[in-house]
Amino acid sequence: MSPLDVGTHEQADRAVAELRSTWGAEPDGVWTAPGRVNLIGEHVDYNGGRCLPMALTRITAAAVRRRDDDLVRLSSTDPDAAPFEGRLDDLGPGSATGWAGYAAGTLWALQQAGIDVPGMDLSVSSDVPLGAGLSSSASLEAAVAIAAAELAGRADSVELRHLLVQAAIRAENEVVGAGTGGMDQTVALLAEEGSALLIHTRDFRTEPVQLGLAEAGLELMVIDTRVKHTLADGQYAQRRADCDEAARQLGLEWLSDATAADVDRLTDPRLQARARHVVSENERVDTVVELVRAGRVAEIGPMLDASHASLRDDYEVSAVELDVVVEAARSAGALGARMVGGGFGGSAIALIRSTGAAAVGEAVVAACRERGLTEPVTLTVTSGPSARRLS
Ligand code: GAF
Repeated sequence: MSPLDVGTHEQADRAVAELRSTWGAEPDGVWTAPGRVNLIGEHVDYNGGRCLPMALTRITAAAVRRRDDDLVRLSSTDPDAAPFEGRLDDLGPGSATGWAGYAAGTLWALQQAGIDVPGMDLSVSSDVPLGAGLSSSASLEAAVAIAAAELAGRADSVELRHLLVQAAIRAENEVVGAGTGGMDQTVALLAEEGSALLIHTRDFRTEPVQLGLAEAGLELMVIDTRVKHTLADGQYAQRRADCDEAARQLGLEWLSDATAADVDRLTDPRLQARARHVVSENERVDTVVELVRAGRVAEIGPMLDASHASLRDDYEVSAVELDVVVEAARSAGALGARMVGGGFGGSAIALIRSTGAAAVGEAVVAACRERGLTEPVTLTVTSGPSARRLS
């Protein structure tokens, strides 16, 4: 059994035990979906840009039993997540709150998309850290979506997965109330193991990009600052509104279509800075993809560094903890480092030599300790599979 399977099966077993103890049900099946880390292309997915995330081997498992009536009962092994019960017709905006909003909201959005979702008992267990910028929410949505689609008799296909992506985005936007883009749901449902996924967020076209990290003697380290962030708060929505306004002033549908000259034409310094981030970040994604495809993954470090500076200075979504760990990782030999995800806490990544993990791990902990900040947790990550039926 691979290390991936150990964690995955542990979560699956926990979800099944939860289904038995809370709902007294035996599962018809167990489905899983991964968290993600984004290599590069941050805050561009709602601007029609390009991003390059990869699925993690950290997953959410959903154990599900189909019901003969229209009841939906949801529970989680997370002690802070209260069970939810509702009728199929009553899962839309305003029904479930908290964690259940992601799951019930996905079932609602699937019904809206014409999928004949049955009543069900569903229990989840996850080892994707919550609020760490590793997309625990999209992994929950994707696990629920793939399970419900199969229970509804839909055959798996790329087309079906694209439909599930859109449903999960709708759940998050309309039921949870977080106006996020679609990067996280797309990678959770369409990633390929061993590769990162280039996502063209304008039409959600995807292309796997093999990173070849191990062959280059490299590893990707995730540094979880353990400073929680929440996407439903005002900051994310404000950034999105800034981008919409910048695009409007430039007469563009997508801010990602702006040129450097367009950016210069913006008179409001804040909107100009937001646009400069979006335009430069898309260029960095293209450079990284070119380097990786040319077998030069060891050279992408400066792009990660520049992405961090842009997110910190122009997009203003970093946090002191993120800046400290990024700087410490670089000083300890990382080839590049940057914050990932929505920001304001959560995680950073560092591209490191395989032999350097201990030094970088120690350096980021020491740097935070010296400044009296919460000590981060590090893990090296590999690219896992997308949502799937486990048993
Ligand atoms: C969060 C959102 F959910 C994504 O859609 C994306 O915007 C990301 O922040 C920033 O790149 O993960």
